[in-house]
Amino acid sequence: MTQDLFEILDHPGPPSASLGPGAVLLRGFATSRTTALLAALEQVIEQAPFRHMLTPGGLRMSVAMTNCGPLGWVSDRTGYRYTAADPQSALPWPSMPDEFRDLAQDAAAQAGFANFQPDACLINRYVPGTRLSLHQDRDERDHDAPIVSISLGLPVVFLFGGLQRADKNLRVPLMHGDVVVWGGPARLRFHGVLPLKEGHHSLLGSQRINLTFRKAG
Ligand code: MD3
Ligand code: FE
Repeated sequence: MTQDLFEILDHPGPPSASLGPGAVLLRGFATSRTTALLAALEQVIEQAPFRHMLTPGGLRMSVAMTNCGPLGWVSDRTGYRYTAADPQSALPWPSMPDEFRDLAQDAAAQAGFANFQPDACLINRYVPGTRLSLHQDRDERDHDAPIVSISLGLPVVFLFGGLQRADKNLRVPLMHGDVVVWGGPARLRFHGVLPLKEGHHSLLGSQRINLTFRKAG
C-alpha cells in the first residue's frame, strides 16, 4: 500500500490508483462535471444552508455541513445519527440531484462496486483553518456499501489511517475534481483532514467542498 501511495504523490499523472485494499483514488474523475455539480449544490444549500453542528461534547464543529437525499447525517448534544428531516427547518432534506447520484454511481462502478444506491449525501464545507479530526464513519447501517467522496475547490491533505486510531497515517493530497471510493476493508479505516490552507480557487474562492455519498439506512 505504501508503495502505491508514494507513486501517487510522486506522479500525479495516472488517472486512477489504489490507496490500499478497498480504496480507489479516481484522480480528476469529476472534473468535467464540476460546473453542473456546483449549480446543483446551489439549489441544495438554498433549501438547507450550511451550519456548524455541535458534537455530543458540546463543541462547535469547524466543518460546516448540510445534506441532501432521503437521509442526512446530524450531530448534536444527544449524539450522531441519520435523520429524514433537517432539524433546522423540520423539512425533509433536499432531494439528491441527479448529477450527484449519477457521478457517485459511476465512480463506484469504476472502482468495482456495481449498483451503488446512496440514500445520503453529506456535504462538508471547509474554509482556511478548518480541519476534520481523525474518526471512523460507523453511523451507517450498511458497512458493505462503499462511501464515495468528491472533492471540490481548494486542495487539502487527507489523512488515511488504519483500523486502530493509533495506526500510522498516510497523507494523500486531494484536489478539485478528485473522487475516492472507500469500501470493503477500507470502509472502517480512521481518516481525517489537515487544516485547510489559505488559497483561491477559480470556481469556489477560498473554500473546499466535499460531498460524501453513503448507504445509511
Ligand atoms: C475513508 N469527510 O464526512 S472524505 C466525512 O474531506 C469525512 O470532508 C472528509 O471524513 C472530507 O466523514 C473525507 C473521504 C472519506 C470519507 C469517508 C471515509 C474517506 C473515508 C470512510 C472510510 C474510510
Ligand atoms: Fe469520515
